[in-house]
Amino acid sequence: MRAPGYDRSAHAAGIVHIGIGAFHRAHQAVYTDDAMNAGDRDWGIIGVSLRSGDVAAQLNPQDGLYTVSRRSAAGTDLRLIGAVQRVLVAADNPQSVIDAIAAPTTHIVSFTVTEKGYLRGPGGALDLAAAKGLPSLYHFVGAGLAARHAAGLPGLTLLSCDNLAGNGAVLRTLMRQYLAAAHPDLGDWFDTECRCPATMIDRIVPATTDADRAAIETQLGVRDEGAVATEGFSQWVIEDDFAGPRPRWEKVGAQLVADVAPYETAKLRMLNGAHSALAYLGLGRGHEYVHQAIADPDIRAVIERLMLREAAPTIAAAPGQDLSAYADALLDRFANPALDHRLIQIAMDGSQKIPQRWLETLAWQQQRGARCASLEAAVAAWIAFLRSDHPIDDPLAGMLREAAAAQDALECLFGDGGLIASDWRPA
Ligand code: CS2
Repeated sequence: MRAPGYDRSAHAAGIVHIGIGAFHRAHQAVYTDDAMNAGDRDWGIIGVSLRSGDVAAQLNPQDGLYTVSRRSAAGTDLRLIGAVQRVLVAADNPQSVIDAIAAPTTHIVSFTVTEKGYLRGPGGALDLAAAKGLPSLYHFVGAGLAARHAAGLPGLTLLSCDNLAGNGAVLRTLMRQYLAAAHPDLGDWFDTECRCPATMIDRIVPATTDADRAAIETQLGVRDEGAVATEGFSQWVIEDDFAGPRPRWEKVGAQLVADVAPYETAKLRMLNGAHSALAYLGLGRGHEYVHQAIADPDIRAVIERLMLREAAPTIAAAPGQDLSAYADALLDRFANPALDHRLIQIAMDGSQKIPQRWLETLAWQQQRGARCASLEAAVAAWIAFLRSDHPIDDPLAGMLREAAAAQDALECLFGDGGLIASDWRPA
């Protein structure tokens, strides 16, 4: 099994990562481990969980070590990742998180806090009351930045690795709104000393199950509580705009570019758009996993049309970006029989995901007088899901159920003043 080829104890932590779930461990931490294997120094990761102590309980007794298993029809390979040094739990020890952000060795604070973690209110502005409460990324980053400023330390790169349209600009704007209210003296310093690059992050990482851990234990011979299982594919496109030093991620497969938008838009509207459609259409037809839904010929036809005829025309591709090849690759990835990716996991937080995954495409096509049969079927499947017996895991769950139950559910959800703000109007 491949293992870290560097002396883990000799490296300082250069990155604080907020939201250390399975995705981070199978994505950014792997690139960082690769960069350290390639000779980069002092890029250890201090992981932060804002609420739950689960990941800390899994990783800290293992000294931060865990395995990533890559699964495909051809088999599984395992690899040991050494980049994570330890995990802090903000709810238990808030000061430790602020101290880590304020440490002179820290240069990057990165985030996978999911769409809802950014605490945007209706219309997209920061929900200031929530942001000032705990646990909020803004509270910790704001206090950490204030401590750096007071100590005369340099600013930071704040690296959003979540599936939001324009994630870097969104984080910058929201952070700026928070600072204006909570640390008004820091605004100018933030503008000149800190950077928020955009990123496109891509790797399918289902939540690890007990069965996964048991299979890995059989293969490895030891129990790994922090194990994550993923696909072979991995992509990371990063806007090259950092406040200070960074790992040479471009030497280990990441793409550092001037403009992330074409990649990010394609990923959100084609991959994630198809994923959410697979989730609601698939659950409606009794499927449990992504590979089952994409093997259903009726659903597959809807997904192919969604990606190629509805989403792809809305994307201004970068030179060399082939959207039709991208759609083919996505169909193969969805069909991966070795990855049991639960549809119900993707169905979570629909209110936070659907605007950038479906509604931007729908609005774009509507402005040109075109209808989108697949996305409209997906919207109908979401409403059917909200009306079903499935548990609704969404910050707006109660209001969504109520809106979906109404006779004019489409209007209540997407009409003027509806629950979900967008430029698309149901016809
Ligand atoms: C999925 C994503 O859960 C979801 O909503 O669509 O997590 C998806 O697997 C990743 O974005 C793939 O990179």
